[in-house]
Amino acid sequence: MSRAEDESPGTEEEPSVTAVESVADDEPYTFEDLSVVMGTYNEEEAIETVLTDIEEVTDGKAEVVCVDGSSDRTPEIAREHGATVIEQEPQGYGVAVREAILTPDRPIVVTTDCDDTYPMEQLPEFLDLINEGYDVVSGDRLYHGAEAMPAFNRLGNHLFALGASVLMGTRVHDTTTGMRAYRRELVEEIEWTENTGLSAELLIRPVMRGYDVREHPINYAERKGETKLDPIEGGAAIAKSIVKVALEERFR
Ligand SMILES: Nc1nc2c(ncn2[C@@H]2O[C@H](COP(=O)(O)OP(=O)(O)OP(=O)(O)O)[C@@H](O)[C@H]2O)c(=O)[nH]1
Ligand SMILES: [Mg+2]
Repeated sequence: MSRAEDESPGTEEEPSVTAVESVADDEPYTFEDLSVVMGTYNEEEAIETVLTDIEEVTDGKAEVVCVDGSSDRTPEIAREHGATVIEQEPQGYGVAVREAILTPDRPIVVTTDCDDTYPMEQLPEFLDLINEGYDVVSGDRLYHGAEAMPAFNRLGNHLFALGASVLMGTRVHDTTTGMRAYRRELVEEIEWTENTGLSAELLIRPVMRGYDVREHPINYAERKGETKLDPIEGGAAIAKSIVKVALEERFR
């Protein structure tokens, strides 16, 4: 399902083009085709940096959508930076992020956390990989070691990835990352059911339905502000989601 399959033979009058440029009939996607979306819940310590980074890296061209449940200044700061803010009672990560990914009209949707852990400077790499034909590009935090991640979380994330790999029959390395790029059609085609486990679900269902999914190493920084996830309770919910979603997909 890569874009290369859409290619029609070029006409003879066309000047010679490089292999990359001839990948598809369509122009490659640019930052004007991209929405960066996130759940935001009392992230006033981090949001300014996150939104400034997105602005700088995309030259102000990417759209930003925040689904916000905050009681602090987070939504005001988001609006000051031109983001679309959707207000929602706080009901957990997945409820917010599902709303966030389903909001944009643009063809490419990138998720991030609003805690300054994810490298917005790598957005161009995500866009390039989508332009190469991938349907999902998933930021792999563990590839470079994720030293900034608490050790318990790091161990848990390795175990989630191992477990999901066994259940799917496909090796993946980071199932719970918050930074991914998706083609919007895929996001709209699949029905999403998980809350805390939504991040794992957003990887597992596309992999098991045969979409072109690619993991891409990313840097991971220490969190600004307080975590919204209890590691034990959240971890148990994620483990349950991984098993449930993988079994649902296997017997679909
Ligand atoms: N709107 C909304 N956003 C939420 C909710 N829960 C979490 N978020 C946001 O979702 C993102 C992920 O939450 P985090 O606290 O970073 O969870 P995490 O990445 O598993 O934990 P850390 O390792 O501490 O970063 C952050 O941007 C949160 O602000 C919620 O109930 N509502
Ligand atoms: Mg986070």
